[in-house]
Amino acid sequence: MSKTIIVSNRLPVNITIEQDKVYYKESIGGLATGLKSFHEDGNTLWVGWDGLDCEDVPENLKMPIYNELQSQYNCIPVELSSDDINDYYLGFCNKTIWPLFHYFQNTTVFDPHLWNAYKQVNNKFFEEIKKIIKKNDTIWIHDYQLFLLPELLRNHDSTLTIGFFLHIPFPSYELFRQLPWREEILWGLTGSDLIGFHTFDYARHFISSIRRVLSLDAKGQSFYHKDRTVLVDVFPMGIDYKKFNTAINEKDILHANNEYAMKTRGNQVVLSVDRLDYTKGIPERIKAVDLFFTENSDYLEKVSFIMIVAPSRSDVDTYNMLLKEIEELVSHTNGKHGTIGWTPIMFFYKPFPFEELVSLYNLADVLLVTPLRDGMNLVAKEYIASRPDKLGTLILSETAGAATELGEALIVNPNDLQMISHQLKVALEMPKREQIERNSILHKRLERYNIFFWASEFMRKLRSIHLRQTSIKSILLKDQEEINFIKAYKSAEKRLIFFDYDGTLVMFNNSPSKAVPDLELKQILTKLTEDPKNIISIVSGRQKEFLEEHFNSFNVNLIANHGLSFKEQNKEWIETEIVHNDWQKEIRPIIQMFTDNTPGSFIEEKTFSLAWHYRRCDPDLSSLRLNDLRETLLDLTRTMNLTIMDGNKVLEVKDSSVNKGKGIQSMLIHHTDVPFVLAVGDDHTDEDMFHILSEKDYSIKIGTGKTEARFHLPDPSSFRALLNKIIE
Ligand code: GDG
Repeated sequence: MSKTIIVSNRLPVNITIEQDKVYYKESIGGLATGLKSFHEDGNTLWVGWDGLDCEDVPENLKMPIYNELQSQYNCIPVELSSDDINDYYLGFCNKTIWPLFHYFQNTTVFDPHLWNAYKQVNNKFFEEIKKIIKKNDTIWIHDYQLFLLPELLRNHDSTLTIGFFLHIPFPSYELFRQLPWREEILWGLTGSDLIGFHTFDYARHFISSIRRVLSLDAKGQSFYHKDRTVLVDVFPMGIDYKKFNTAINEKDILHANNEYAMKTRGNQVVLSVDRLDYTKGIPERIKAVDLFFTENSDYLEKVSFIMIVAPSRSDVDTYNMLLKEIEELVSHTNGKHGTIGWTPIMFFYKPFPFEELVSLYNLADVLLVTPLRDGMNLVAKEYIASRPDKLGTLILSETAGAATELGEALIVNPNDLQMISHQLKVALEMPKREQIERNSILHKRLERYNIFFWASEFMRKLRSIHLRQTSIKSILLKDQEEINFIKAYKSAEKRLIFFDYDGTLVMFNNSPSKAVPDLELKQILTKLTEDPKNIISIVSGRQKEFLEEHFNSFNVNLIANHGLSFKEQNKEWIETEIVHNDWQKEIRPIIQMFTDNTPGSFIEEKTFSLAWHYRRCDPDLSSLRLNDLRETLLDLTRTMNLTIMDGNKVLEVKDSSVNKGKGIQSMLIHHTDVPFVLAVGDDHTDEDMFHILSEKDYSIKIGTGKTEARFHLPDPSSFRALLNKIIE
């Protein structure tokens, strides 16, 4: 039976060893808290680092720790050495990716040594997983520490179902392009079947980088790579709503509130809870609180601000500097506004047990969440969920992923201290009825889109995309398939062969007129056409003149204009259909308008079609325009006998009665006795050829994507390699 494996940098259990005694403690942090509920609920294995420096673990403890983790927690540890921890975790992960992906480019470190460590540790994870995976297993990889793992696993076993979820923002292309290793990182991710993000913006940024950095043709929310569709989608992570919502009963609330209320002198309470991190906007928040008390002296001694900061990454210098800055700001604010009996900010630098955290959520009149950037921010969701009374006001930063979902909160710009100070006042004065009104909507969403729903939605999508991959019938023409193909070719007495040109025999060129046959292709064609057993036709969307100019010297038939024009060697061109092109007068100005608005695009005019080429355009702009143009044309041509076709970076409007299938039909009818028939092509227009071939005939699609072809090959150069083998 196939199994599901979660992989993340850290396991949900943290281990410490003191005097040969091992302590197991639940990890804190968004990913761990969120997924733990899913892990405990299902039959999953979890692979990750246990937080120990393996060089410090006494040999006699290694096995017992491994066994305990496996049997009690369903966890498999990956061992990291102190070098790994320094260079990979504290280094590349926390000094390069974390700051850059949170838009802190000035503090981002670009160091090849750290990058090498990152690669090595991704390999370590791969080696560990390799020991436990079997064919058809499902792997769900989490977060930025493991960008390279999907491709490593995919290359190892193509039957795996691989999902990847990023918990932090994916930055805009302008930021991402600064990474010297941007290509490797994106290639690493392309091994996945499904890549998930918290928000649509992150997904959009990712797709933009896929287009610009890898030049892959991403359409909408997916792209093709090495025979597979990679789907990109949005899954805003939820929380274990029930756990938070039922954590405290009314008696407990009363008790906790009374206890805390005594300590906060019955004041209104503003709370904030974060891991120590410069992305969380903690110094800015303290300055905003300072401003609030300066601007609203009537609130002095009436509001207590409880600030919980859970220690995190204390081995990274910037985090220690941040802690110092926070302590200084707190003491400055308290010194400035405090009185003998009242401390404006009660600052705690330690983790709180779950029960106390929930009690504090229930005590707080306001939760102040103001990260400068945050992938999602679960604390905001936990606060709302923890309040069965539906009271409390959430102030939430617009740059937290959660803001896209929690629109009923008071949304603020985390850099606008004036705005935060103002909204604090609004929140403290918000009538209970309004609080309940706003929070009731949020409760509904959080209850429904909870952590289990989130995980099952991801899994459902992952399975369906994997099913779609496996249902693609076309087979990669390699190994035994290639041997059989060559055998069939060699043993045939006569062969009828149809080659598409662009994208099949030659690579695409930014300018179609420059994609001319090179020496290697000429040599291949010479050899193929010298063999009297071969009847070869070049079937192209190109004009007659182009084919004639480049192929007249070869013993080949030419089929131009997508099958409309036919020419046997040394004979005249004949038209296979009578077509009218009056429609072009109507359609051309529309396409022209899009061409004017899309720098780099141009129109190609043919007898029976108009093609809009966008290969040289900005990929994001052309993708936007393409959708608009397609919609406009579909609308306009509804009652006309026209077909709108997506080609390789080209959108073509053509007379429906013309297609490559019809173009090769007469050849097929005249040669029914030929035992070996082959058609090769790369785009939608070639599907018409594949469609009319019989089951025993050979058809090869060059490139990826849906096809009716029996076989496929990745690109023109692999097809040339095959041709070189058959003419040997
Ligand atoms: C990353 C992304 C994304 C905190 N202090 C205490 C404590 N916590 C728990 C909270 C919450 C979690 O830690 C923090 O989660 P966040 O989502 O706020 O932030 P990150 O740790 O940065 O998580 C983030 C998340 O991944 C999930 O995808 O939302 O954007 O940066 O669950 O409750 N828990 C306890 N005591 C504490 O003192 N018990």
